[in-house]
Amino acid sequence: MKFVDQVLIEARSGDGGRGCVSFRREKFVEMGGPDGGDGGRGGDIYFVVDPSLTTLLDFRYQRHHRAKNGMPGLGSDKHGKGGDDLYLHVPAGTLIYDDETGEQLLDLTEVDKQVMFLKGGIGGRGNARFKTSRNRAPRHAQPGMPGEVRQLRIELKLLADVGLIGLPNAGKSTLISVISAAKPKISDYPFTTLVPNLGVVDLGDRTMVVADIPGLIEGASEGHGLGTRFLRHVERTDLFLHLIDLSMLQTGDPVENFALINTELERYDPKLASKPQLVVFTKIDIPEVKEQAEQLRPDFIAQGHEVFLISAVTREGVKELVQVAATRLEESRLPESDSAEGDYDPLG
Ligand SMILES: Nc1nc2c(ncn2[C@@H]2O[C@H](COP(=O)(O)OP(=O)(O)OP(=O)(O)O)[C@@H](O)[C@H]2O)c(=O)[nH]1
Ligand SMILES: [Mg+2]
Repeated sequence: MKFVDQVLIEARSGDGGRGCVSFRREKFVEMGGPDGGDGGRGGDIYFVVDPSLTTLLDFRYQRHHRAKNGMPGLGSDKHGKGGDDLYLHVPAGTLIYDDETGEQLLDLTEVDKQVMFLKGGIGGRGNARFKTSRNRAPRHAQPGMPGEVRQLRIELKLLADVGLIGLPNAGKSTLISVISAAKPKISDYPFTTLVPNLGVVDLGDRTMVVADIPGLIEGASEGHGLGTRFLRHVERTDLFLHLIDLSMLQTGDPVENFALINTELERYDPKLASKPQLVVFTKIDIPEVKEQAEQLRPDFIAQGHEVFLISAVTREGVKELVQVAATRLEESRLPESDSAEGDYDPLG
C-alpha cells in the first residue's frame, strides 16, 4: 500500500447562481410583474474524518477540489438549485494548513467528525425581489457571490498511543505483529519497514494503538537512512518502546546505539526526546542475546530506565511489556502529571 502523508491541494466552494430578470407573460397582458427567481447557493466544502483511511494517497491523484456552483434563477419565480456540497475524506490525525500563511486551520483527530470548511457563495436575488411601489418593473437582479478558494497543505500525523523506535532490524515490526493484528513486512535486512504501520493492541477492557516506524540510524536527522520524516507519526504518542537488538544482526556498542537514537530524536524535536521510554531488549530466545541483555540491564536501570527482555518468537516477556506499557500510558495521562500544568485554567 502506498503511504502519503503530505499533499498540497486547492479547495474551492461553489459560486452562487445569478438571480434572474424576467416578467410575467399572460394572455392580454403586455407585461406582467417581475418574476425572476433567485440563484441557488454554491456548494460548501466539508472535511470528514474517515476511519477507513490511513493515508492521504487519494489527494496525490486529485489536487483541485471544487464544490458545485448554484444554478441561476429562472422565470416564473423559480429559484435556482443549490450546488452540491463536496465532502473531502481524510484519515484521523490530519492537519490542515493554509499553504500561503502557514497557519494551522484544522486538526482532525475525531473519527467521523464532519467540519464545514468553506462556505459556498450565496445566490443572487432575482428581479422579483426588487419590486417596490415606486419601481414595479425592476430590470436588475444580483449576480451570485463567488465561492472561497484556499491553497492548503494537508499533513497526516498518525494517531497512536505508543511508538516503537530503534535501529533497523531491532525487531519493531515483529513485535507489532505479535501484539496486534498488524501484518507488516519483516526481514533480516535493514529498512524493511518503509512506511509506518499501526497496530491495535487488545487490552481486554480497552485498546492501545501502537505505531511501528522505519528504523533510525546515526545522522537520520540529516537524511541518512530513511531520515526522520516518519517521526511525525510518533509525535503524538505518549510513550516510546525503545527496542535494542543484541544479536549478530546488530553492529556497534548497544549503549552508544541507544544514545544515538535519542540524539536523533532530540535533533528532530526535543519534545520527542523527553517522552517517556521503556527500554526493551529483543530476541532473548537466542541464549547469547539473553545473557548479554542481563549483563547490560543494571547499567540501564542505573540510568533510571525501566528495562524489559522479550522474545517475539517465544513471546517471553511480551505480555508483561504490554501490560506495563498500558499502565505507564495511563499514568502519563493522569491530570497530576499533565505537562501543561502551568497553563491550567480553573475556570476552563
Ligand atoms: N530470534 C529472533 N529473531 C527476531 C525476533 N524479533 C525479530 N527477529 C528477526 O529480526 C529481523 C528484523 O526484524 P524486523 O521486525 O523486521 O525488524 P525492524 O526493527 O522492524 O526492522 P526495520 O523495519 O528494518 O527497521 C527479522 O529477521 C526477524 O525475524 C525475536 O524475538 N527473536
Ligand atoms: Mg520494520
